[in-house]
Amino acid sequence: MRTRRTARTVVAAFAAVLLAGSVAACGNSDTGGDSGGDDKIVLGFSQVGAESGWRTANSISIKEAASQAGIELKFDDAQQKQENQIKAIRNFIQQKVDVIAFSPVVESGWDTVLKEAKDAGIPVILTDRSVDSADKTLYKTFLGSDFVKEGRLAGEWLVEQTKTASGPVNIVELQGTTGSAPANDRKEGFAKAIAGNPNLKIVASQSGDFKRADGKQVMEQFLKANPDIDVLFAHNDDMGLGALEAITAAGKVPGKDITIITIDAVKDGMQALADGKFNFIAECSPLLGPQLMDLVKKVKAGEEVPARIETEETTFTQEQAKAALPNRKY
Ligand code: GYE
Repeated sequence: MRTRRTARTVVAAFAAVLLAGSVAACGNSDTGGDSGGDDKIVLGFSQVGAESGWRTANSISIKEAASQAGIELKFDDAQQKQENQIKAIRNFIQQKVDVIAFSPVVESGWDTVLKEAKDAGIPVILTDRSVDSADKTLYKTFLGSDFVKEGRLAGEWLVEQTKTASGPVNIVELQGTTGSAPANDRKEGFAKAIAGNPNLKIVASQSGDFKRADGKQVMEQFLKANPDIDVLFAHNDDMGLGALEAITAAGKVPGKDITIITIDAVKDGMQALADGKFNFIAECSPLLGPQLMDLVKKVKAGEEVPARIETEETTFTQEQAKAALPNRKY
């Protein structure tokens, strides 16, 4: 009896200490600080998913840059689902983070949740992909690539390569995630670039969701339905890499029988280009972390930031890939 009562007292005392601790922790997070009690900025970041090499490099860049900038990062992976991103953003609002940043999986359908963030007084930064909201006051800035330009550069290279072609050049296109800004814009840029040459024809175009496995599967269907494919334009390296397997399995030589153009220039893509399996890549840089953290600090401080910040990018031929590969970090 006596022993049990003593034990109960100890448990009660321990619980009281825990409670006091958690109240103190609550007080800290209410003021937006971390458990150390300083003024660390809290950033809620909703990532698209982990669908590609580009995305992996982008997530690493954001995590590293946040830790270097002394920013507390709440990172959420939405597994390529818009509903998960909306949920994550609502959680960030509830947690009263200082800034919300996200890479919208698709372009449409964000107005309601962005309005909720605005009403809560939490600034939002779009990174990598944009939204089609008419109300531009729903977010502070958009940091990322010009996807139309990437598609155009890919198309212009092909136009140049095929300018002496006497007959039709049959192109198949592997599109990115349906409804996403990079899929919409790269398709548009490429189509405009090749429009001037009537020999260049897109004979099939379908989504491979920016994923290797889907790229392979859709390419298999393309090859079955179209015996004379001359060119593959894939909206990212990963789908192109998946397609390589389908092309080889069909007894064709990638980079020779079928010219392959992709976008991103991640290490695996650059390796395929250097090996002669790809023919051209328009670069899309995933290293957005450091610039994003600068913007987070600025918007938290109430400073004005440009409405649009464009990533600097280049293009690669096979020779250029060979030269750049040893220093490619991702
Ligand atoms: O090109 C692709 C990724 O939004 C720019 O998303 C990004 C694209 C990138 O899955 O590989």
